[in-house]
Amino acid sequence: MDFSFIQEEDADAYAAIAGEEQRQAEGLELIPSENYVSRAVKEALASSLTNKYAEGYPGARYYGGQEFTDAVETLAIERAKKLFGAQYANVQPLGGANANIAMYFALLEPGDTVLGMELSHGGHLTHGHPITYLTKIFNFVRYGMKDIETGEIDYDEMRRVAKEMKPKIVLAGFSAYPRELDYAKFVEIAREVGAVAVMDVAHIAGLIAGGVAKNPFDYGFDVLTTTTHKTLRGPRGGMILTRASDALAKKIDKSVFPGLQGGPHMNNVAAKAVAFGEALRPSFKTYAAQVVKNARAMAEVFSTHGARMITAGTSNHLILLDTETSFGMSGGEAEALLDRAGITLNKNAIPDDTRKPMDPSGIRFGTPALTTRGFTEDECQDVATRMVRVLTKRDDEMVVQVRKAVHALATGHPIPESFP
Ligand code: DSN
Repeated sequence: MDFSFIQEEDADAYAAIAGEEQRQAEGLELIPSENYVSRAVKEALASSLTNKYAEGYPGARYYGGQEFTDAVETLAIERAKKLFGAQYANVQPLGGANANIAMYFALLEPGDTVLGMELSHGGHLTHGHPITYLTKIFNFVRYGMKDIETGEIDYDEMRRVAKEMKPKIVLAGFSAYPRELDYAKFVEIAREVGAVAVMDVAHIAGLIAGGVAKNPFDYGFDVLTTTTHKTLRGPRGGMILTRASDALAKKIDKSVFPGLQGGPHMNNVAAKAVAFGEALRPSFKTYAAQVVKNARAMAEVFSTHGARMITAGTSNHLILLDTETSFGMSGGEAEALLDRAGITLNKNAIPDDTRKPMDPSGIRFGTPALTTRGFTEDECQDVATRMVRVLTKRDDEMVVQVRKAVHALATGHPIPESFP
């Protein structure tokens, strides 16, 4: 991108932007919820649509001058529906948390119960962590894994809790779980207690759209919430989709606007339309398949070195590694050490973690961004091997050595501006 105007007009802001551009270009991004968008997506974000107020929805807005906002939002909606086999899509949520909050307010009354995944077993803050304000309004109860080594969810316990607590929503989805869920079981339990089956697919939206992960709609899920910037490789934002119901869709529309949000960020909606268009191309299927192959290849390396991965590996794009058991260091120490070597990932709680969230016992990393840069299995294994070296040796000499190799790998795989 050309930043010459910012450079000329605001040296301080430019310094931060240029620094981040360089950091991304010269380092390796392994945070599994991050990715690189195309230049076309960036151009949409930088467009004049950012100047426009467009409260409401296509054809029914509260301000004039909506010819082009209507066109671009309709494009985003239709493409989103096609990608996920949905009958309805709301593309206005500003992020994944906003999408989940709007979904709760559409489907629940204050005091109603939601059955969601325990945070330390892979769930998400917005799935009912006590630290969120959501828990002041709704009642959240949890399920978790029965077996941390296989990742199997305790479906019997889940059914028992559902029957006892009568949730209005049975919520699937995760931000740190490396396996596929048994969607049919979720839907079965939801139907048994008269709940709506919702899945937060934020992490795996791109894998679903790319056909390498199962689509929860095919198993009877009613609603999907998601972000658009992770494996789906779009701009930062959120979205809500429904499989069928018109009534449900109307409630969700009302909940997003005017219930929760004000004017949609139309530059962002346009960028979503562009990204969804990219994800509809056949090459996105190849990308999604490679993301999964690359993650498996990395897991093989850690397995060979006897490291403890939660669920003993991965079936999707991410790996959750117990650094305490594997390398005798906290997740925070591992994150900092690898950061110095030019490898960015995040410290993360492991199931039933006894350490504090700011310095938990594990790290979480994945392959969406590396795969966008064209990394294949061999290169991902090379990265994993270097990670093991840094975490094992943990000295300055090794950090410097790996940093050099990382720089060469990164500059040898420039961040692409477009996708085939
Ligand atoms: N912050 C996101 C992630 O990294 O998974 C989830 O909200």
